[in-house]
Amino acid sequence: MDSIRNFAKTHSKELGLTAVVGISLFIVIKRRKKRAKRVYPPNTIVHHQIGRGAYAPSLSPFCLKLETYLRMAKVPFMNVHDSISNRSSKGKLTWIEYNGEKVADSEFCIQFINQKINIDLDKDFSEEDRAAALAIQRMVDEHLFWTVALQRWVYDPSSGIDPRKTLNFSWFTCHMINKLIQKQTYAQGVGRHTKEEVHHVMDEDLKALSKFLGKKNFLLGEKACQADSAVFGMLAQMYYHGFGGYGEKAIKKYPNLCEYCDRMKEALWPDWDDCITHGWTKEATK
Ligand SMILES: N[C@@H](CCC(=O)N[C@@H](CS)C(=O)NCC(=O)O)C(=O)O
Repeated sequence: MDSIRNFAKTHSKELGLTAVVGISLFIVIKRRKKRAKRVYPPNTIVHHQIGRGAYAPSLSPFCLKLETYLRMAKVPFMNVHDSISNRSSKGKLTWIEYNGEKVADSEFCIQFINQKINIDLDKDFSEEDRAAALAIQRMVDEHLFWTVALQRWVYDPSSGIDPRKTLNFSWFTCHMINKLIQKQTYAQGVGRHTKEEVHHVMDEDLKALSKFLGKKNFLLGEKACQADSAVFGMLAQMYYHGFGGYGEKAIKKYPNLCEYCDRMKEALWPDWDDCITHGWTKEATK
């Protein structure tokens, strides 16, 4: 008995650590098992995304893009707001499952749904228009996004816009995301530019979008196309979630882009007010 007591005394730190690791592992495994047990309705797209946003239905352009597309495609879907902890197989935030099949990345999700449910939002457009729309979607998702991310997480905090208040995240979370975005944008390349250069290329993308849209209602004309979901998902972050920072000022230089955001919102999000937290003053009811 004494030898057990002595052992516990001399190895108290190691025993404590083992207990903490053991309990944590137990909780993680239990949560995973619980998650794995969730059964979703058949033939329904289950959209795993983050919780609702303050003034737009998501703070993530890709979650907003995918839900907008789901609405455009008029397919049966449900949202599960769990993707902060339940990430896609690629480690990112928005993903779907359908009859047990899991798909990561908003663009691959759209392609999967198009193929499985036989959807083609672009069937009435020419090959040339479809090619132009794809180029625009890539510019928005793979370039404009990084300038928006830098503005929101790196420059806004330094210009006095406090993401803790505007986005309702803790100091620690904001700090971690700030570091992550600096690392990711450096690897991608945009983060190697000066702040002024980042603003310059952001402006160029917005100007190109504005010129391309011109007087049309949607990217390719009177009817919204698939790529409108990506453009709206991103521009909505600047227009509704810009909080007076550079991103909001940049988009407001282009009235046709602002009107476009309002038009997409009106056409596809009649329940917008139920899907936002009104600056964290209310729970979103949808
Ligand atoms: N190409 C991806 C991009 C998704 C993406 O970058 N999502 C961001 C949030 S807006 C994310 O998951 N960031 C977390 C991380 O990179 O760890 C898609 O289209 O779904």
